[in-house]
Amino acid sequence: MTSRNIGIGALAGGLLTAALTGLSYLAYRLVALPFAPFELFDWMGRVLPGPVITFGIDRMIDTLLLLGVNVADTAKSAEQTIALGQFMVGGIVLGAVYFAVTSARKIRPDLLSGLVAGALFGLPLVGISIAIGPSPVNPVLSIGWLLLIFLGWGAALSLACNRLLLHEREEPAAQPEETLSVEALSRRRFLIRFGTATAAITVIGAGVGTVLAQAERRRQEAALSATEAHNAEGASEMIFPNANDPITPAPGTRPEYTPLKDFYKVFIRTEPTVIDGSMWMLPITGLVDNPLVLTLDDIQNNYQSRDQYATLSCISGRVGTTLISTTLWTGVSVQDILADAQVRPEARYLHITSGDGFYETVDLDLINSDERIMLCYAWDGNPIPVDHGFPLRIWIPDRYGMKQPKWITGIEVTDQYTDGYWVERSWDKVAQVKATSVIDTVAVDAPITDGDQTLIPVGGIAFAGARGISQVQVRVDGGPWEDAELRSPLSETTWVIWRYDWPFNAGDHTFEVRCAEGDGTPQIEEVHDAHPSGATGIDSYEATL
Ligand SMILES: Nc1nc2c(c(=O)[nH]1)N[C@H]1C(S)=C(S)[C@@H](COP(=O)(O)O)O[C@H]1N2
Ligand SMILES: [Mo]
Repeated sequence: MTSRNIGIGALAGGLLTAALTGLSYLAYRLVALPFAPFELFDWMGRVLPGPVITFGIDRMIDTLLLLGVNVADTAKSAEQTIALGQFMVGGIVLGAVYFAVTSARKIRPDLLSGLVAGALFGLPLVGISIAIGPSPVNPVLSIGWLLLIFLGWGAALSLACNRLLLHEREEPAAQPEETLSVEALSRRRFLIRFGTATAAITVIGAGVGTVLAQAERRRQEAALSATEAHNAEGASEMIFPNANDPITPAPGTRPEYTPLKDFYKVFIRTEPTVIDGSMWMLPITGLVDNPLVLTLDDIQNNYQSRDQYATLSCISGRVGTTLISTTLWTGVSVQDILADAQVRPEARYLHITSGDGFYETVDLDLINSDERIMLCYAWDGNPIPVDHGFPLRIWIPDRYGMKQPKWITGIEVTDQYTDGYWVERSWDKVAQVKATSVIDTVAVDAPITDGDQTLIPVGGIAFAGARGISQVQVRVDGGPWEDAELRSPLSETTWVIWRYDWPFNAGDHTFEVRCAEGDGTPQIEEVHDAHPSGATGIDSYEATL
């Protein structure tokens, strides 16, 4: 009896949690009320120990790679699926426990006990929502909404329990179909109505919410492609600095300048953080004689703007990762802004905080040594896209992305060092970019003839942060290393496109690539995982000709 009741409780809990999820998702998409499953997942990402998170992300990436999908594109959907899954499991377990306890007659399935169950489920999530904040919606409204839906969940659970719980005395074991008791019949009818109602709420909430989300995505993409079309119009005039380089990319090499919509995205929360640029202000406080509160206009108009082609990469990428992209960054030198704020002599660090709860510490010695370090408000000549940190992010040459906060909301000048978000989670303190080279293509379909010889273009990228690339070499089937040709890069802080025209030779072949930094330092060939300091090792590529 008890085990059947537990099963029915799990079913009721699952149906109700699905409906709650649908309803909550709809409110999230409509008016940006907090969406509990994502907030729970984001909060867990923040409080679980670094090694657990890194292990989890690694296994997720393994799975995505096994499925053969682009990790940069699918990682967020995978996270969202996990977030929904674990939330559902929570609701199913609570439903089962409620039915079990009721069945054992430890409590009565009345409204009060239902509300208690709802509070047990909802109160932790209210706490999490407050901890993870800030929500764009009034906090009282957000909390009220969460309480309402979770208490509603509990009330409905107690109602379902009242109607569905099996009791000892009406053991239906030997009852033939025709003589089903009136009670069993009404129970069955209730279950059908209950299932239909919860399914309808789930489907409508999830469906309308998804339509709204897609419309929002299309709006953002239209805005992006409008700016891209605008750029393309100007593109005949907007000539890249290396436009006349005779060394052209091998067919199939990734674009040298990443289309914005393809720029990789990494952020700690399930969804990007939306900041209202017209309300946004940047306080620069702490050890300064002239504290500042800057608007976006101030930053754009009161300081000398700078443009820099730069490649950004993520420390968690494996050799050959797609988590690396290049665009034109525009902003103002941090040196200029700090001069304005009049930093005191005892200051040592900047503590930068972000709208999504991210933070990082930047050494003032580093800033003073490199005027290129800038607070950026534009990418590709337009405001930085929401996903990439609108309205302001910092750029630090030669460092992985983890050291460079997006969605900046505050800068404090201090003499205290504190670990940044990912440093706290056991990633490298300095996070200097490791030299890496990648084969993008062995252009089997685009052979070229040179006299009586057929050559196959092989090509890709090499990147060593701000240290430049002096040499790229390719070898085939473990043969001798041959020099590739280097295209001059967009700037000294972008990747370098290389190509090697390989004398054709039928069969299965393994191509490998390695590079040397500007000063001749060879890339590290020893294989090492991304954690904690960035992946090393040689990229290889199999091709059949
Ligand atoms: N506020 C904030 N800034 C952040 C992050 C983040 O999660 N939140 N992620 C960092 C990491 S790990 C990387 S690799 C880059 C990614 O920038 P992108 O998404 O624009 O490619 O942003 C960095 N800055
Ligand atoms: Mo990253």
